[in-house]
Amino acid sequence: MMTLAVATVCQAQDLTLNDREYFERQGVNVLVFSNSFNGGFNDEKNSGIEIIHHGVRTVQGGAVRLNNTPEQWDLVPKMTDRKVDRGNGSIEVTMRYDDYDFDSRVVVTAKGKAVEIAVWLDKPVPEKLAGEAGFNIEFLPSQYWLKTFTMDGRLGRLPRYATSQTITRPNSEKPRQFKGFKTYDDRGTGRFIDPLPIETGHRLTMATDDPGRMVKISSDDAELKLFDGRMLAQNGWFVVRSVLPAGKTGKVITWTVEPNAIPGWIREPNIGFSQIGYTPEQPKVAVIELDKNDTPQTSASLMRIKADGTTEKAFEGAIQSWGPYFKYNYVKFDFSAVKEPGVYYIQYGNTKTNDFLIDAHVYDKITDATTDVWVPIHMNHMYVTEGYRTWHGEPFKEGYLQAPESDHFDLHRQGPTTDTKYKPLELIPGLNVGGFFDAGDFDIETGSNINVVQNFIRTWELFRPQRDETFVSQKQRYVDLHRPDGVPDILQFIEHGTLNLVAQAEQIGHMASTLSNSILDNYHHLGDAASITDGLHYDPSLKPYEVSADGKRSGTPDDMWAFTTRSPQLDLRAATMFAAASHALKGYNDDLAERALTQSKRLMKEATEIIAQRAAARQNDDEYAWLEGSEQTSIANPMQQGAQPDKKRQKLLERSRKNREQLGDMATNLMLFSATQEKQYLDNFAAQIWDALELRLSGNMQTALDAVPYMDEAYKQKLRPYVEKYEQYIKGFDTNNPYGVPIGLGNWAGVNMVLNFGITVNYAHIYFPDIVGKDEVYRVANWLYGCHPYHNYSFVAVVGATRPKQVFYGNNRADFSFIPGNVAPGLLFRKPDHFENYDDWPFLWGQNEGTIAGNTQYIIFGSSLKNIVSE
Ligand SMILES: [Ca+2]
Ligand SMILES: [Ca+2]
Ligand SMILES: [Ca+2]
Repeated sequence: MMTLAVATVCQAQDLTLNDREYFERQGVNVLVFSNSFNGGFNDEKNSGIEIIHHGVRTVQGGAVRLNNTPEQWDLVPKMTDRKVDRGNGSIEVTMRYDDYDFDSRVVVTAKGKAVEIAVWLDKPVPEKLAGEAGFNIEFLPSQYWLKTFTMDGRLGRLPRYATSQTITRPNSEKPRQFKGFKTYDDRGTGRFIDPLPIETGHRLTMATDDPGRMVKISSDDAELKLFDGRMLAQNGWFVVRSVLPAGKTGKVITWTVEPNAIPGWIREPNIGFSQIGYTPEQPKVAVIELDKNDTPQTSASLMRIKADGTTEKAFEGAIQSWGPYFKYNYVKFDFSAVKEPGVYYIQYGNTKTNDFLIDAHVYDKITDATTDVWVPIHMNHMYVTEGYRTWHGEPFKEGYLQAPESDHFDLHRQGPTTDTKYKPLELIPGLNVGGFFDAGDFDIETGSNINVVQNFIRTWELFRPQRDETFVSQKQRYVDLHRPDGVPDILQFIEHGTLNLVAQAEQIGHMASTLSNSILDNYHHLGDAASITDGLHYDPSLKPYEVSADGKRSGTPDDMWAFTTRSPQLDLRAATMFAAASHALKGYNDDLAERALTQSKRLMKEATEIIAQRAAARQNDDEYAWLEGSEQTSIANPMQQGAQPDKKRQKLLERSRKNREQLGDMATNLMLFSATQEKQYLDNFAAQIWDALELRLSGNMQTALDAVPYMDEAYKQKLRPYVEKYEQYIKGFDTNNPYGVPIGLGNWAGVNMVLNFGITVNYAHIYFPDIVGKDEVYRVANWLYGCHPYHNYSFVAVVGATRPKQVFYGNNRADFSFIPGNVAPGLLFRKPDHFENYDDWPFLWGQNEGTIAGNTQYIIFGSSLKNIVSE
């Protein structure tokens, strides 16, 4: 290791192409389409040519683009080829715009401390794109604003807020946007906004006043233009671009890009620890992330801040090596021996952490911000207020229209039939009640809302939290934070979620996939949810922006749509949730409990029949898996499931599918038993659970544990060996990565997977404490509250943390703020070896958004953890 490190330092003067296929010198990584534009949400600001500059990914988006400052739904190129030429030290990427039959190539070659970026065309730019297509590269505003730049020697300073100049141009000149959607409402002018450059020239230096961020760009053959992308969209970046010359082929543009490197730069150690602190008896291990050129210390200290303000050394311990994980090296510092309550910080070499507590009560308030603030703010169809502040008025008063056949910008589709009695664009009555905003957007994702209600119920059934800090009046459609009303808040949240979902089942006949925006230009809304639509029924006989004489209808097509293509899998999930909701609501809202039970039985029966009918063309069970964040997740499973011989496994698979078709989903059966006490449901569950555990132990353990309260001692005994295996699975993460939890590598960071893991570990400990020890329940807490890669801030805006994250992708993200109690997805993995969580730039949802399903998952995780700790 050491020899290797020294060798790297000596060669670090020039950029070279490394084994992981990017250009590297100490302090600078230049990635060329290690991450390509994937088209899922179009421009995710995560792709193309990227620069990781002294540890921070400050530049991305390097590619041929069709706009001065591309927005999220502007077209992105498809990478059709990528060639790495080690001999020449170059990477060549071919990209294509299908919409315009337009191909181009970009060749990036290391030239000393710089890279040359050349754009090649085999055919001239298509006529329609002449003057529009250009080579762009984008700079992260939060790392560049307030810094100085020069263009051909002229001085400037990059602005904190976007206030450059724009023009408008006819819509006919605007390159097509994603699937033909429009990000803007031109208010009937027929014109779109186009930003003008801040500066133009041939030699640009960004951040002349900051060696860590300085980048020089020069071009002899093309004019460089500097734009501010925030003029069109708050999540825009600073853009440097050169328009491709019309009518030319061959090498049409050449840039030289030189990111400055601070000589001998070594990244500051990232000391991961829990920002809310530790209880005296729990294990306490800091994970320290080190630059590969750093030499580990031999020991670290835990310092105590005494009541009189002076400090003393409480403990000194040896540093233990863990080893390399992706691009960094990891060591650990175990200070579990310290049990005296107090205020502490870690001293490792010259690095000192902020302080944290060791105290028996550190976990007492971990769910309060989420239940008291985040969740009620996300209650849809209500006016929500807190003290002097109104979070939002009552949204979507005009209700929801039947979606016509359509594609959608948020991953939904309405098929060729509506699967309902409604005609396209007809009002479906009664849907504007209850439900929770999905996330940083304002739609009702049915799958997520089902999870939400289930998470609340699970919390309620097991822990009965009586906390009452929220006033909820369904009659007044009014929510007031920090105003008790005599009803436990969790019951009111269960009721609020159930109200919308029951309305869907009753009005539509089955579950909608989503209740969402019909037009893109109100989907990216940032502001009061009540102002997304005009609250008036859309009337196509009126002109756009015109309001009827009675003031009830308008010609603005802003009404939300219900996407109603039937999914029996979703109906089954709803059936499970309705059964559980009916049980939880009995005695509080008997009428709603009854309605939920009716829908549960009906949906389970119908959906099971439909699934059997569709068996030939069986849909993938993972249809909604992306909501759980698991779809793109690839983790190395430490226990290699599915080790059975294929034949045995195949047989098990067939039997469990057949059972599921005949008996219905096992989790639904379990919930129906809990709601009705009818024994056949329990038998249906018992007939399926063991096969399920054989097939996928980690995925089905939670359901098996959920059944413990309803089953006898024999069930528990039979479950023991599976829990023992699960304990091995938990322990396997100690060698899988330095942090001991499942780490996701998808486009959506893995918090949902981590929370699922944490909840299952907690339940396994509750029912089988002799197998899964108490020490295991802190793994996920440590990760969430700061012991993770990149930085050590708490991913949860939680009460008690010294340093929670400061920005999240909430619906107030344009203010670089957060909503208390939010849980960030966490670390976004950028291929081939970079984990990232920006804390000065909220706009990348894959790392900073909080979802209603994830945050309620957090409530059940936190409630179970509190319960275990306080035993
Ligand atoms: Ca959504
Ligand atoms: Ca209440
Ligand atoms: Ca409307």
